Amino acid sequence: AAVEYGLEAPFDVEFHDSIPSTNARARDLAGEGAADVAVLADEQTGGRGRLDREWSSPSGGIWLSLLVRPDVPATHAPTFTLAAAVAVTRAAREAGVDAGIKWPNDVVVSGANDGPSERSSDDVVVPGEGREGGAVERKLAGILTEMEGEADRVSWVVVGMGINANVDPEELPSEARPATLSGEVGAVDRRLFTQRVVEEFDELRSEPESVVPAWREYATTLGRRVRVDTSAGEVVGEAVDIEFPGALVVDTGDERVTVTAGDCEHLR
Ligand code: BT5
Repeated sequence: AAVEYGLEAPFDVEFHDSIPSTNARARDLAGEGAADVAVLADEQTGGRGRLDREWSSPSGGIWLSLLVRPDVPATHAPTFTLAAAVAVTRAAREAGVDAGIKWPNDVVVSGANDGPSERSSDDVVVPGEGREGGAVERKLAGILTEMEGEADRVSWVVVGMGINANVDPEELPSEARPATLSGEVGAVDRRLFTQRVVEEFDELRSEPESVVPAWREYATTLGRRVRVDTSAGEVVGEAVDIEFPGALVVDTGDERVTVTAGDCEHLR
């Protein structure tokens, strides 16, 4: 079903019932010279994650791409991923979801998945731990930032956010351990939720120095033992900090390694 989006934000909104990918559409708009556009879809038929992975995007989600033209060098692009993660986390917390951020681009919910209706008072769930005792984090949202331009100044940045809002979990890949807003707290008003995300993002982009501290506040990765797959190999150790513009600092025991990109697994 189509939703009326009257976002009160400094973004023009383009809403699609169904589209291959809001990021692809935003890139096309960038090529046409547009700026400050929010592309939204109820459903994506070709949603993409990092490294060209598939992103399941059934009807009921918030599939959102923001096209911005910041005056920053290309190396600052990770900040936009962090800002989007903070914005989604804040909106989710306001909606009553215990959301946090797993480096670099996942908004996660801790604990086993009971769902709002199935939870009974007999169920004791230790935050951050599943019933088997291992760390359980379920993915509520993912972020894909793309850009083009010169190294010293980007031409545009597209920040794609895939938020499992009112989505049927059956339609999501179970091996990805997805979480949905509707499963956590019941169906949300997608227009209002999107409004909050865009407002928060807009504020953070005007205060880039506030992004890393905000990220640290919500991080589930810091203090954990992690394994990070990077293009230069695997790094295992304790995640001790995040540095501007978005790198993870891992203490391997021998040295501190600063990882700028990669896939991160929480070992405990
Ligand atoms: C991401 O990639 O997490 C970035 C996802 C960005 C999606 C948004 S939607 C709006 C915009 N338009 C697009 O086409 N993309 C953006 P990555 O970290 O590579 O994670 C991808 C992995 O997450 C997949 O390989 C699956 O295992 C898992 N996955 C796929 N769909 C999921 C979903 N809906 N919820 C949770 N996990 C999912």
